[in-house]
Amino acid sequence: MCGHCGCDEPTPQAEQRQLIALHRDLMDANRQGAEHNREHLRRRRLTALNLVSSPGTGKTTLLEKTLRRLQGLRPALVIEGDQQTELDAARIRATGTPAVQIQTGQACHLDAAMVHDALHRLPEAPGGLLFIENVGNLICPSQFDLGEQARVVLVSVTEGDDKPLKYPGIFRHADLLLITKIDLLPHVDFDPDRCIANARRICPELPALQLSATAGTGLDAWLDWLRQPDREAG
Ligand SMILES: Nc1nc2c(ncn2[C@@H]2O[C@H](COP(=O)(O)OP(=O)(O)O)[C@@H](O)[C@H]2O)c(=O)[nH]1
Ligand SMILES: [Mg+2]
Repeated sequence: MCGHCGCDEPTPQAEQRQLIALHRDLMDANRQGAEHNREHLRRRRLTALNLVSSPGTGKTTLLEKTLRRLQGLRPALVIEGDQQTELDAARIRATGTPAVQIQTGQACHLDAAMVHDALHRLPEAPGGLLFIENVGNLICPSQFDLGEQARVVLVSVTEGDDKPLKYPGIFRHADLLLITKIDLLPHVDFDPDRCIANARRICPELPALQLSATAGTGLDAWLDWLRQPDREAG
């Protein structure tokens, strides 16, 4: 009850408590969902990677190149997250890789339940890689564990090397920083070393690679990273 006039309106403090409780329940449910996904992935012998970045950093382009290079060497599956359209899943399927598109509508991130649902719509691919392209956004995806084994954060050279400082949350639990579109470096004021140093202020020791998906530069090192023993499933 309102302490000012005695009416039945909830006080701002009561509303805030309700919101906090709701947020806690949501995060708890997601944590449980992520654990369930991890178990699922273990059983299916899949290594899942969560690719997060701003829109347009080159996630889908990198996936297209990567999947073509992996063909015949290692099975792969893709879950695509966008607010709307099937465009990215169509690009992935054109490489011959099974892909499920999640359209998040109002949501600005993928959550564990969405990934669980998508997992059930994908074929078996034991020993394979599951790439999850998250919704383009440096803020919301940082809070949602999807059950992935590694989080890969992409920053393109057109975005500015200060982004890790401005959006630290997404870098805090990152496993790899990919600096993309390095073919454009001659045209922009972006210092890759400064970007890496900024990211390491948030996440010390964060491994970093620089690449251009369109020119092919740096793709070998990225594929080597994917081949590291801790990226091998069961
Ligand atoms: N110059 C350059 N452009 C790129 C590179 N990778 C992607 N792009 C372009 O960046 C735009 C967004 O790419 P996309 O893969 O759709 O980004 P996403 O939104 O992160 O999935 C497209 O026009 C791509 O052609 C790159 O390595 N170099
Ligand atoms: Mg994309």
